[in-house]
Amino acid sequence: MKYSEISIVIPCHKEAEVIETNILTVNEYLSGLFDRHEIIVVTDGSPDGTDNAIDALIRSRSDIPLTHIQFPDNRGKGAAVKAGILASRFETVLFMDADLTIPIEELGEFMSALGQSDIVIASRLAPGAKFEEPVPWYRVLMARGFHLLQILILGNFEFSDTQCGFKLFRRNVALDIFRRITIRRFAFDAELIFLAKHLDYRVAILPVTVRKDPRDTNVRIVRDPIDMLFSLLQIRLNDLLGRYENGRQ
Ligand SMILES: Nc1nc2c(ncn2[C@@H]2O[C@H](COP(=O)(O)OP(=O)(O)O)[C@@H](O)[C@H]2O)c(=O)[nH]1
Ligand SMILES: [Mg+2]
Repeated sequence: MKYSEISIVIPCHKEAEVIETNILTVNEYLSGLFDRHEIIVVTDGSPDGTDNAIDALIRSRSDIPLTHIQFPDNRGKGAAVKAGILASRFETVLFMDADLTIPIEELGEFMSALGQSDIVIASRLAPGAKFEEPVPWYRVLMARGFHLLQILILGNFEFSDTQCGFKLFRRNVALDIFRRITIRRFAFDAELIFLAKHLDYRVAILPVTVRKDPRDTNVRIVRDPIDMLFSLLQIRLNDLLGRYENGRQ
C-alpha cells in the first residue's frame, strides 16, 4: 500500500556521526511508502559539526526533499520539534529521533493505526516491545519515576511511556497541539500527551523494537530529571491558568 504524503521532523543535537547515513535510510524508506515526503531536520547550535553534515548532504543530494531549520543557540528537543512541526506541509506528520533507535520501518504499522486514531505514539513499555540490548537500570528508574510524577501531577495513568521519540499525527492535530506547547526541553512529550487528552484526541499506543545505541545520550542524568519535574509543575500551572484554552474549538 502506498500513502499520499508525510512530513518527518528530526530534532538533532550532536548527531554528526550518524545523521547523513540515517537521513539516507529514512529517505529511501519514505520513497517506497509515500508519493511525496519531506524531511525537516532541526538543529540548535550542535557543537560537533552536525550542521555541516546536514548542509553537505543538502548540497550533494538535491534529489532528497530535505530542509534544515537552524537556530544559533541550544533551545532543547521540545523547541526543535515544535519549530519543525509548525513548518511542516503534508497531511501526516511524524517526529522521530535522529539515532534511529526506533527504526523507520515501524512507520508502516503506525500509518495503519492512524486510520482509527488522531495520534499514534510508540511505547517501550507496552506488551510486545522488544529491546536489542538491555536498558541501563538508571534509565528504567528514570522512566518509571517520570511516569509516577506524571500520575501525581498530571493524572496521567494511561500512558506509561510518554517519552519515546516516534510519534505520528494527522497534521491538523499536530498543529492544534504544538501551537500550545510551552516546554522546550525533554518534558514536552508529557505536555503533548496531556494536551491530546485535554483536547479529546484519540491516541493509539504501539509497542516498538528499540535498536542498540552505543553512543552517548543527550539526556543529562541529574539536570534533566530536575528540569522535567519543574516542567510538569509548569504544565499543571498552565492548565490552571487557562493558558491551553487559546484557539480551542
Ligand atoms: N535540536 C535538538 N535536538 C535534541 C536536543 N536534545 C536531544 N535532541 C535530539 O532528540 C533526540 C533524542 O535524544 P537522545 O540523546 O537520543 O535521547 P535518548 O534517546 O532519550 O537518550 C535525538 O534525535 C537528539 O539529537 C536539543 O537540545 N536540541
Ligand atoms: Mg536516543
